[in-house]
Amino acid sequence: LSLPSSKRERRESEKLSICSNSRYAMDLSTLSYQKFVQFALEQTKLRTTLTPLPSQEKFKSLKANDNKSVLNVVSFCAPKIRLLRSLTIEDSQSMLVLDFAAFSKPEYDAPIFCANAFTTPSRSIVVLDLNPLYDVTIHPDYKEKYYKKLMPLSEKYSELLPWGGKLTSESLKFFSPIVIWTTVASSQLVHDVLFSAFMDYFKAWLELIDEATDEKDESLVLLNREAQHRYLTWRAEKDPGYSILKKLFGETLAKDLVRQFLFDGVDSLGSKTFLDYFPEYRLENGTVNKKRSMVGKSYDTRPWNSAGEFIADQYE
Ligand code: BLA
Repeated sequence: LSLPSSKRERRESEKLSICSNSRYAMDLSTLSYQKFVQFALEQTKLRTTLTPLPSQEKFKSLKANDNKSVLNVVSFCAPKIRLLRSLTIEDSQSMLVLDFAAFSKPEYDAPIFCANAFTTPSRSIVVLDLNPLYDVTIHPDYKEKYYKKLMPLSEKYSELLPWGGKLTSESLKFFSPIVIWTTVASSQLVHDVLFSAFMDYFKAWLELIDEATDEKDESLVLLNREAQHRYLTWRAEKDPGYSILKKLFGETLAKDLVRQFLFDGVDSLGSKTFLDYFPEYRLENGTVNKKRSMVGKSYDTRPWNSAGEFIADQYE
């Protein structure tokens, strides 16, 4: 109650737009994430040869329990790409979901392309990033190598896709200084801007992959593989979309979708467990704490400046 009035007002307006207040709701039937996926596949095919993966066949006829959400899945590999996969869920009455990611083979230390969007008639929650394989706050060389020249990208979208406010603190280690993290009122404009950002970020990722040369030092390949495995392990356990997948497909199929499709590699790229990587989540009985965050939410504002320097305290 002692919040400064600007903060209090923002909180109130956030509550308004999160509730399905019809004054703020838009008709989702004019929006789709299919064109995002089409664009990415076309652009990739201009540069390399995509080969369909078995996981695409396995999940393509999966149907949602509600008989109205339409699911689309594709997954491919390519000479430098271990996994490029996309899942969309569309129900124009209630939500549109995009979960698109692409991972290089472990011979390359290239970032992971990550585009996640959850759109309801009132609000869109978005993460768009080239997720770093190595935490950029402790690996300045990695930051220099991949993000220095991409910093103008985050400036370009910072006004129309502003920082989305506090988030799971642990997630930030998987984000880069160019991350677009936003929660905004849904609109055609936001959707169009997001498409533009998606195109820019995906083309930047393809460029990095094109330029990447394969690592010959087997010990470094091993490190890349483990970094990817750690990322997959984090997301397979803590992804915020899981509860929706569980509602739509039931627990068993949702788990299969997460481990064998979305984060394929979690059971094959390494043998460490979630608790090996993130021991702070261990409960006394040895199981994984279901909480998403042990630290809590932080980072009210963008923690990087336009030069990509980390400007927040480790946990605000
Ligand atoms: C919310 N999704 C969020 C949030 C983040 C992300 C940061 C805010 C809540 C939080 O801080 O945890 C996304 N988090 C990510 C991503 C990474 C990460 C991409 O650590 C990568 C490292 N979102 C989806 C999909 C669905 C979805 C596929 O990507 C649904 C099927 C839903 N995301 C979703 C919902 C919320 C959310 C419903 C709000 C509810 C909540 O916070 O739990």
